[in-house]
Amino acid sequence: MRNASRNFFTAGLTAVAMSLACNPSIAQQVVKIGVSAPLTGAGAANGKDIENGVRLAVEEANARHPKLGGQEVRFELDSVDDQGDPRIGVQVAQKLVDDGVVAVVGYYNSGVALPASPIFAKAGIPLIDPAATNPAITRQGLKNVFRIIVTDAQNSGNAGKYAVTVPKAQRIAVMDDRTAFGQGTVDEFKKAVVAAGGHIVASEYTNDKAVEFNAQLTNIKAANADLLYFAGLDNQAALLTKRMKQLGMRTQFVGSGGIADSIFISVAGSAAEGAMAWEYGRPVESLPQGKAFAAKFRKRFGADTLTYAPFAYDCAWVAINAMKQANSAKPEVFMPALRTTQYDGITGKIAFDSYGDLKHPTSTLYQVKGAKWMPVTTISAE
Ligand code: ABU
Repeated sequence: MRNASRNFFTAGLTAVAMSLACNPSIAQQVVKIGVSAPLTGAGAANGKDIENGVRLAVEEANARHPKLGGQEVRFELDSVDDQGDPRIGVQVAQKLVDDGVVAVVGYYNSGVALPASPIFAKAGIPLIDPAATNPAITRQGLKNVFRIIVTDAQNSGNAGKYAVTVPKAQRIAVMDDRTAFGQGTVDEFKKAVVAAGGHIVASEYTNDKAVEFNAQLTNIKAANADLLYFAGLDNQAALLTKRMKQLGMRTQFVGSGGIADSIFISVAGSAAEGAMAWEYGRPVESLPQGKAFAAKFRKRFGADTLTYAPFAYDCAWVAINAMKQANSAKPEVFMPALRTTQYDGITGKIAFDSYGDLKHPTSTLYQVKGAKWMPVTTISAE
């Protein structure tokens, strides 16, 4: 906490000095909001989506000429590229602390969030997670970690129960990418399948760089699986679906979160048709502010969001609102307001439980119909 105060104070002085240099008539304090996401490498498109979600929120907040403690402030995005790599993630987390950020929006990869989050805890800086879904991220006993997206336990718990009870899949196969996300997700899915009285007939795995899946798919085909639950990321899920089609498999593909996006559709091509995925929250366009958000995102960045920009946008607003409520940009002052957040975001109602996870986690099942992801059903713990 001492470090955090010092960093904030130092950054504040630097920022005020810089603002005065640009416009001596206004002593405007810069308040830095950090973002950590992969901006290069395989996860770059999703990382950029997260960064742009925060950027949009920061720009909107600044357009309102915010004041904290009676002084005009300007929010500034401080974005780092964690490359989806735990080692780099830890290094750039320390850079954000040294830069004097007062809150951080991150991560895309659970495997990066897990080792990096204690760095912000030590510095007393809140971390608000828009995308990384491994349940352990909020179960480390850290008081600074918040997440506004349903966890793998919740999402894949819903997926497992649904597979057994609704389409009544009899022979279920699983496959994961052995990341902190993939492996944990499949474990949660299997628990839910077994609890619902279902049967796992094949458990396969790959790695997150693989582009070839013949051995695993041969085993799944031999097991005569009627449903395959895959926990990995969008591009790899699309390659897997393509290969399933080439092998003439009739097994229903069901992905875990982060797959129902335009990357999957464009990479899988015609093999995408009929694929399913369990995703995070409600369909954004069905929510009151969803259509307006999609339009302003498109106008600002010239592209549609993939999956995470709405969550990242909400993360940034949750942090900014906590500062407004506490009338301070000091993390130790606004953290209690963050903890008691009650916010109607783009992604739905945001309030945190004692772990910092959503009080009302929601999942939606989608299916590709006519080359578009269409919602099938939504499950919410209201
Ligand atoms: N939740 C999907 C993004 C991947 C991860 O959590 O590692």
